[in-house]
Amino acid sequence: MSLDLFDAADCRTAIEIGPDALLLRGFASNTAPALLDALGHILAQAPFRHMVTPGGFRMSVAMTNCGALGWVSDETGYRYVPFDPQTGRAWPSLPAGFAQLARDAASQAGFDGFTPDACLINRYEPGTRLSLHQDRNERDFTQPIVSVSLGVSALFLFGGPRRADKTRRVELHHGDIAVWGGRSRLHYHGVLPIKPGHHAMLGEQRLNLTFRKAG
Ligand code: MD3
Ligand code: FE
Repeated sequence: MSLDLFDAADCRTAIEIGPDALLLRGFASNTAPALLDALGHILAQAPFRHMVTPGGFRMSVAMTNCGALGWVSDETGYRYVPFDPQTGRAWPSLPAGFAQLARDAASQAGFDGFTPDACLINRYEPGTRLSLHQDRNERDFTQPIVSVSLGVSALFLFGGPRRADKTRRVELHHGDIAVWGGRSRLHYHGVLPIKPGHHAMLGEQRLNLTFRKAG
C-alpha cells in the first residue's frame, strides 16, 4: 500500500496561467479542514448575504468578509469598509492561519512580504456566476491578490487588461491557490455558472477566499 501524501494534488509547483499569475495546485489541501473550522466561527458573526450592485442587481454570489477591512457593494458603489453594514460591528478578525497561508502562497509565487488586511469570502451554489470584472478598489496595485478555492470545482475566466480581450478558462479545484499580481493585477476575470456537483466537505457549495491588501 502506498500513502499518496505527495500526489499530483499536493505538488508545490506553480503553473503560470498569465503574466505574474500563478496557480499552486493543492497548496491549501492540507489546511482546508482548519480553514473551514475557522470559517464556521466567522460566518456565525458575519453571515453570507447577497449584495446589490450599483446598477441595482442582486449578486448571485453570496459574500461576507473577515479582516480589518471588508469589501461591500450597494446602490452607491463598491468600497472597503471597517464595519459590517448589516450589524454595525467590526468584521471578524482575520485568523492568523489565514494570513500565514496567504503569505506563504504569495511568497511561493514570488511576492514576498504579503500582509493581507482583507479577506472576501464568496459562496457559490449551482448556477451562481461572477461576471467579468476588475478588482480595483484596493489602494496599492503592486500588492497581489491570493485566492483559495474550496469545495465544488469552478471554471474560472481569465482575460486581459481590456474587457474585450480574449479569455482563457482555468479549472479551479478544492485546495487550489492562485496568486495574481504584477502585470495581471488589473486583468479582467470572472467565474462561469457553477455546475451541480458534490464535495465531501462542502456538499453542493464552492467557497472562494480572496486575500487582499486593501488599505
Ligand atoms: C485575476 N473572485 O472576489 S478569485 C473576486 O472565484 C473574484 O470567487 C473569484 O474575482 C472567485 O473578486 C475569482 C481569482 C481572482 C481574484 C482576483 C484577481 C483572479 C484575479 C485579480 C486580478 C486578476
Ligand atoms: Fe475579482
